[in-house]
This record gives sequence, structure tokens and C-alpha cells, in this order.
Amino acid sequence: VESSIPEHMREAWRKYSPSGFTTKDQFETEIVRHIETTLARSLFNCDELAAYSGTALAFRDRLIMDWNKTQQRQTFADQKRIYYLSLEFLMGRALDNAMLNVGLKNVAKEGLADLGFRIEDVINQEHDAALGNGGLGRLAACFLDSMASLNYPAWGYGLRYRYGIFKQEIENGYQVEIPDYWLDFNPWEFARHDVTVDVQFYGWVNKYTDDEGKQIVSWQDGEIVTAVAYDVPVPGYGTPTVNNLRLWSSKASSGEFDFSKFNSGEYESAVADQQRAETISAVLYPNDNLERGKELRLKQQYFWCAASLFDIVRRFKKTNRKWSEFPDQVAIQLNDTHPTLAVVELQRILVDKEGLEWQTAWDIVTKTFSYTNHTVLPEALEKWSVPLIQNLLPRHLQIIYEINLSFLQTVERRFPKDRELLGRVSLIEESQPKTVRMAYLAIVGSHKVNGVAELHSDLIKTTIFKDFVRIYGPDKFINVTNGITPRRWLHQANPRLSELIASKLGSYEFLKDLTLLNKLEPFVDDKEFKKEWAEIKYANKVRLAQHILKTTGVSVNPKALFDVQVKRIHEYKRQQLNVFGVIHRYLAIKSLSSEERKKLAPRVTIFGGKAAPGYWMAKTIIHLINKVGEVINNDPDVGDLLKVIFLEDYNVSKAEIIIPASDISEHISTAGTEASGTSNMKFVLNGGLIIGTLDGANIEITREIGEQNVFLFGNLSEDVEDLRHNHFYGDYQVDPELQKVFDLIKSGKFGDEGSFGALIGAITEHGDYYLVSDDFNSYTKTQDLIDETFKNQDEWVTKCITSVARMGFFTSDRCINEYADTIWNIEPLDVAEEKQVRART
Ligand code: GLS
Repeated sequence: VESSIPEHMREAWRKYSPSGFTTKDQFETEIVRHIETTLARSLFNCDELAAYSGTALAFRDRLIMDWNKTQQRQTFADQKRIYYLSLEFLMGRALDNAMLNVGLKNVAKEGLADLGFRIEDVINQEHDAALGNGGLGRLAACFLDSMASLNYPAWGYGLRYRYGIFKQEIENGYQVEIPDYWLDFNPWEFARHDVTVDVQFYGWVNKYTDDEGKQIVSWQDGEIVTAVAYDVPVPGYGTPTVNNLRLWSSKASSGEFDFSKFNSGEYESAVADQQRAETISAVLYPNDNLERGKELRLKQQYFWCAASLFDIVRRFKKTNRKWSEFPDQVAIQLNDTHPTLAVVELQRILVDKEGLEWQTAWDIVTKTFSYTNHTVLPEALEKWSVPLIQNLLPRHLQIIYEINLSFLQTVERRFPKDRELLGRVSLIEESQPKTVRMAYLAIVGSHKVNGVAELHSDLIKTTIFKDFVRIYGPDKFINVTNGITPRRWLHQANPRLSELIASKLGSYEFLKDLTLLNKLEPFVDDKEFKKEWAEIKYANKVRLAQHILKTTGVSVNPKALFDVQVKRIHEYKRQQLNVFGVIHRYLAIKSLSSEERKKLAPRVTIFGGKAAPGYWMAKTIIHLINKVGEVINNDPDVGDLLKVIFLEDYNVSKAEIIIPASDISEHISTAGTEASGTSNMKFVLNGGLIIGTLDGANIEITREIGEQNVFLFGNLSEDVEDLRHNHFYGDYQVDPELQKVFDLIKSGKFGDEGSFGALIGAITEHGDYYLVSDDFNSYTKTQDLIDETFKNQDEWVTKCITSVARMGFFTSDRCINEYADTIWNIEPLDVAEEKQVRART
């Protein structure tokens, strides 16, 4: 390619291509230039937001140079690429991450100081990129960070929602949702108005035989919506690799339809069409672990899958390879079932557009795709109504039926006459209306299926996907335990702890190889080290206490034990168990004399998390927490012994303040319901201990760090079924201590007896599906043990250090390497040469 360009042009290009700042002076030149020219501001009206914008633009320039080179390098290397399809990317803020990954945060800090700004204040100006709900979306963001840091040729594909997850406010104890319009100023994206894809909806299918006797299938009419690419640079840590996250935005097609309308005077309806098109990428659905089956959601899914597949196929075609080589060049990971239509779309492209034989095409498809399951909760498993698909995507429905037919024929051959099996595994559920079981379609269309923690991967094999293990054999189903990026979740969120660790280990190499943390273990008896460790935790707690005071008006004592539960509000995650435990503790305090109270360990219980706007029970739990807080925080008998805080609008940037400040965090889902959890890993990595059930990744965390360092409680997943059965058919009674808590709530102490009654009724009258009562005694006993253990600070700090030292396994780098080796079959790109060039300049 390069040789086709004349030497003098290349020379000029080389001479003038920017090299990017590395010194403080160069940084200041860049930031001032951006503030004065790009932003049209000056010394006299440069506020913190403008300083943020200038800094972001200066760093963006740097990233984009590396981004360009990375893309060229990957094109020349012509290796297999991984495409990560996710409807959610919960990225959080980008500036701090960019500064740390590029390695120029100190330069920026000093430069900003010269210009009169504190770097923390500047960083705090940034709006979170919140294109996700919770763990699933944040996992995708951690994966992008790891793929770039490990130099994998990887692309993320998602939707560019105009509104991310709503902003949560608490009014009179109730959650209120505020739209999250985040695109006013977003320096981290590049609009590619030249990279567009026309996506078709509705219409009808025309099948005929052409003059040569060939079957032709064409999807006709309907409406066209255009997808426009927006590219977000994803910098790796300590490497020149900057990968790409491509987000699609919808707009009305500029094709013939609109023009004819404009010309015939139908101005209004043409504008309405435009708005309808733009609605597709307008808003993120705010449900976590819940599926609702809305047409607009299906439109989002197809729009994004079709645009991404078109883009991937277009890139492959430029290499002039045979179709049979497609799976050697392309791996596509389905993040949950949300992108499953991509399977159908690739089959459609290969058969209808490229003219491949059905079976040849299907072999390519199944070698290309793999699928990650993130939940066993039945209410989260996607099932799309057949009539809905029929109307919106008529050709895709035909293809789904054909896939199903040939799949069922294979099953029939292997298991003749097992009619029930056929009914159970059919991609079509014979309900009213019929539905397509998307998880089954994803399994059939993939060569590997993985769960996200050991227990979860076992559970999917023995429960929801049992029949498929019989059909395909066990090797298709594997485990890849989740991980988190230590760059954001240690180095960025807890810089002082990261620095202390580096001082002991001799370098920051552990951020690239987290298993090096094990070299900390010998220091558990080092007094000076332990003292510093404890001081850092205390400083983090002071910072959180300030945040709590500022946002809630409640003053908390940073010397108290900070007990944190932050995650989406969901019955299965059991925030209700936590708040009932808090009331139990309150009753205990009230029953003591003031002398006895002095012996108690003071505690601050902190909650945070959003409830899906339509999830009434979850909202009621938030309301109860806030009302309980009002009573307890104002009861003079209690004082500092107990404070209850609900932090508004939990998101990625708040997590970065909250997690480093925790002594104990709660991961207390009913056993068998939380597929993995990832905040459990973040808390332990930041020197906090956890209380948890034997669920998800808690089990593996315990195995790694040792049972003596975890506060485990509650029933085991294998007993859940029997316990539930017993609620209805045994002589079952609610735990007596829990009953006292219920009595206090019902007395009206916290107001709103009506709705709180429903929370109680779910346990006392409707079978206690989440086993709150069964686990209550074990939970409160374990909390008492925590109080006792915390009193011995020396022992406590030993546990924390030991745990951090043993957390190496939970880096998302390990996780991505496992995906690369066992599922994607891709290799990282060699960047040694590029690093040398950089070192020389
Ligand atoms: C989730 C699970 O609920 C979490 O346990 C898991 O850690 C996460 C990432 O694998 O995926 N599934 C889901 O629908 N939302 C999640 O956070």
C-alpha cells in the first residue's frame, strides 16, 4: 500500500505528522491551544470544565495517533481478530484512565497546576459513559481494557445510546429517574460520517427460481435506517496499542423514500420518519437480569447486529480470501444472547447475498461464533415472539426455522423417538404466541458456550442447558471465570495502595501480571508496612465520609466499620436481608444499657444501587432502606454505633470512591442465583474483606484467599430446591428474630406499612423464594463474628494483606487470555518494534 504513494508525499507526511507531547511544557502548549482555539475560551473564562475539555482533547490527540498506528499495524499483520459484540459497555470516565495508560498523569498534574487547576477537580468534571446496567456491561469494559493491554487485535461493537442508564435521585426516600443525556461534549468519540450501513426492517420475502434454475431469495421493501459509526479509542496500559470500540448511531436513511416525501409536501411525516429512525439508538433499556420483549429492543438488537456484521464482512472481503477462511480471520463473541441475531444475519449474508450452500455457510457461522451466558434466572432469558420477528425480520424468521429444522433432524437421528427431547430443545417454544428461545439459538450457532464462574458454568450444564450437553457432549460447554482490570480497579481507584504495593514489589509490573501480588505475603508481619496499609484505608474512608456528608448531610465516623453493599437492587441480591439485619442490630442496641452499648463496635452500613424503573419490589427495598436510615440516624440512643446511608446514583466513578473505603462488603445472593459477581473481586483487591454466600465467584475467591479470610454464611445451592419446597409443604416457620424485625416494620416505625408489608409478605406468605428467612440466623451470627474480628485491627489488617496477595487470579487479563486460547484461537500482535521506535523518539 505504502509503495503506491510517491516518495515526496510520504516524506512530507512523515515530516509533519504530529509526535505527541511527552513533557510538561509540550502538554501545556497543547492544552492552551485547545482551550483557545478548539473551545474558543481564554485565560479569563477558563473554568474547570474548560480545563477538563482542554486536557481531554490533548490526551485524545495522543491516543488517536496511537490508534491510527494500531489500526494500520493490525491491517498489515492481517491476523485473526476478535469482535466483542455487547449491547452494554459501562466505561465510566475516560480521562484518568487515558492518562494512566499513556503514563503521563504526572505530566498532566504538573501542567494543570501551572495553569491553576487541581488535577482531581479536572478529572471530576467528566460525565460517566454509562452505556450499561451493571456487572455485564462493566465486564465488557474491563475486557476491552485487557484486550488492548495484551495487544490483541480486538474490536468492540455496541450501540451509541443518546441516553445511558438513568441518573438516580432519592426524593423522600423514593427513587426518581432522571434522563442521562451525556453527549453534550464527548471528546472521546469520532463520528465517522463516511462509515455507514443501511439496515432494513419489515417488508416481505420474495423467493423464485432464476433463468439458470437457481433459487433466489430476496428481502424486499420495508424501511431502511442508516447506522453511522462512532469510534471510541481504547488505550492499553503501558503499550502502544489503542483498540477501537465502534458504536452505532441510528439516523433516517437519506435514500429515495424521504426525498419523495419532501417533494410531495409531506414535510411533517418525513420529519416523523427521521425521529422514528433516531429512536432506535436513543436509550439503553434499564433492566439488569430481566427481559421484557419490547419491539424497540428487538429493533436495537437487529440494527446493531446487522451494522456490525456488514462492517466485519466488508473488512474480511478486502483481504480477498475464500469464504472458508472466514473463521480463521474472524472470531465473534456474543456477550449474552442480546446479539444472537448476528448468527442469523451472517447465515443470511452468506446464503442470500454471497450465494453459498446452506451447509457450507452454516459451518462457517458456527466456527465463527461463541456465546457467553451470564445468568440462570428464568426471567432474564430472552424469548422473542414469533409474530414480532415475522413482522420485523421476515427473512430471519425463515432462516431460524430452517436452522431449527436441521438441528432437530440431527437430534432425532441421535436420539430417535425421544419426542419430548425434541420439544424441549426446539428453538421454538410452542407457547401462545410462539417464541424463539434465543439462548438455544445462540448455543446451536456457536462452537463454544461459557459460563462466568465455576459454579455458574456447572449449573448451566445441569439445569437450563442440560439437554444440550447430552446432544453436543460436555466439551462445548466451558468455564471462564470473570475478572476485573487492576488498572482501573486498583491503580486508578486506589493510587496510594497501588504505590505502596509497588514500593514493596519494586515496580508497577504487577499491574500487567497480577499474580506478582503474591510477593506481598512475606510482608504481613512488617509493622511499618501494616501501619501504612491501615493509614491508606483510613484516608480512603475519610474521603468517603466527606462524600457522604456532602451528598446526604449525615456525618459518619471514619473509625467505624464501613459495611458496603453496592450493586443493582434486586430481590435475588438480597438487599432486603441486609436491611433486615440492620433493623435487627438496631433492636439489639435499643435493648442494651448505655454501659453495655459502650462495648459495641460502631458500624456504618452503606447501600447504593439502581432499581429498574418498572421493578416495584426493588424500589420498595430502596424506600425501606432510606426510611430505616432516617429513624436510626436520628435516634440519640444509637449515636455513632450505627448509621445507615443510601448513596444516590451509584455508578462507575462513585464505585472508584466507595470500593477503596470498605472494610466489609456484602455479596449475599441466594446460593445459585448470582452467576459470578465482579465487585466482590474489586473489594478484596482494595483491601476489604467480604461477607458472602457460597455463590458465583465468591467460591473461587474463597479458594484462592483462604476460608479464614472470608465471612461465609447461608445455605448451599444444592439445597435451595428442597428448602423452597419445604416452605410450601413442610411445617415451616419464619425465623423468630426476623419475626421481631417484621413486627417493628409492621408497627409503622418506618412509615409506609402498606408497601413494606409486601416485602414481608413475600417471605411469610409467598414462599420466601430467595430464602431470606432460611439464611437470616446464619447471616446475623456472621455479622457478630465480623464485629469481634474487627476489634483486633492487627489481625484484620493481616487478613486484608493476605487476601490482596492472593487475588492475582481475578485479573481480566487472565480471563482474556483464556478466551483467546480456548475459544477464539487468536494471538496477540507483536508491538516490540513499535515500543523501540517510541523509546528512541
Ligand atoms: C450478570 C450477572 O448477574 C453477574 O453475576 C455477572 O458477574 C455479570 C458478568 O458476567 O453478568 N448477568 C446479567 O444479566 N447482569 C449481570 O451483571
